[in-house]
Amino acid sequence: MTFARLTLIAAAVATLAACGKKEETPAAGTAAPAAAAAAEALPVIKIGHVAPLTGSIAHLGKDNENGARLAIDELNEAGVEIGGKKVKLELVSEDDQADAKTATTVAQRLIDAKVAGVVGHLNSGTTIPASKIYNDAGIPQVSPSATNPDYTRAGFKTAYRVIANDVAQGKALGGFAVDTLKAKNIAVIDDKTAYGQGLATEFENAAKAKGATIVTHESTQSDKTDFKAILTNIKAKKPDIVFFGGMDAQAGPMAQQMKQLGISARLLGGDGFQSPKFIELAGDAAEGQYASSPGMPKEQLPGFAEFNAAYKKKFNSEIQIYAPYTYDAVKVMVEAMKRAGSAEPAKYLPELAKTDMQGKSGPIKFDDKGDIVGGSVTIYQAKGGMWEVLTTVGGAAAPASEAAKQ
Ligand code: ABU
Repeated sequence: MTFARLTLIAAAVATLAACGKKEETPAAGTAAPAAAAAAEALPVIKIGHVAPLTGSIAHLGKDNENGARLAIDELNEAGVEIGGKKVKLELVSEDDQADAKTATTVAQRLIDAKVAGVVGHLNSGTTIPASKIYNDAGIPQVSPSATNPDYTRAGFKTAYRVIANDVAQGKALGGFAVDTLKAKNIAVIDDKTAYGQGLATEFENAAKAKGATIVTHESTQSDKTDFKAILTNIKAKKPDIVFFGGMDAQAGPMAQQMKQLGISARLLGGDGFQSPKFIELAGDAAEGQYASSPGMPKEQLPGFAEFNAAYKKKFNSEIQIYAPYTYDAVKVMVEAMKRAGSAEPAKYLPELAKTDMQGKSGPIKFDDKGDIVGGSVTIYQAKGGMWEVLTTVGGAAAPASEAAKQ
């Protein structure tokens, strides 16, 4: 994209009835500092962000948005040059309410708002339907958190993710349950979402391949918080482990109700509940439960402590799960624009594919399907109100996708 075109887009964008949240501008009549005024005059590159900002996992959506905002603010403060010209990045954040239909509506809204790329969505069940819309419009999409393998199996050349998928995660969790926890009889629950159902299936296949018996597979819905009927049935089957494919807003009450019903089996699950929020919601019942998170232990990665401190200072809150991944997704996108010398999607998309950088969430390199190369998974246990690292398994690229990018 030429500088002239960027300027034209910036002017056009200023006249659009913008959808999504816009960054604050000084009130009329107040004197803007000279630096801010200069920044205002720069051509604007819009980066879309989508996550559920309302509903039961709004805390995770806000965490994602915070990670993206931290990256955008840091980049703007340092100064961004694309194609030899200074630009200003603007985050345009949308709420998809973790709902597939809303996700496609906001995806189109972002395209109409002329975003150069999209970081999101958070959920697999929203990321997958939105990915077709972005692909049809040629808009690069980097999901920080959608782990269902189908996202990249569609073969869309615009679809990337900076997190290992559930082929890797299900395999790691299945191996951990059988080899480390010595579970023979396992109960499985899923939340009927693309993520929860997909991960539960991958886990079940991996555990069965290692000789475990699935004593029951129950399903709930992602808006439910009363699991007593399901858990009463599970208690009668005397499982060694209860696996849950779902998010922290449900896993917390589930752990509590397991304790109330006297189920001594541990709860095990994926990244969807490896959060401080799970520990808060589960209370005493969090103790001893297990959950995984894709990648190496973040606490041990170079630059993570610095990121953590910057996040706490800016937002006065703890990282939930995916903020480092959204931060990295923005950086991956902007670095590709810089290398391409253009924020035009068709021009920087080939550079996105060539990404090779150390992020706050770990090393980032994509395979030819848009999945992250690596696929290691870390398993944590809740102890004394904190998640403690137990073990990291895997590390080879997960065979996530069957179809090559078109
Ligand atoms: N990766 C778990 C949460 C997001 C999702 O894949 O639905």
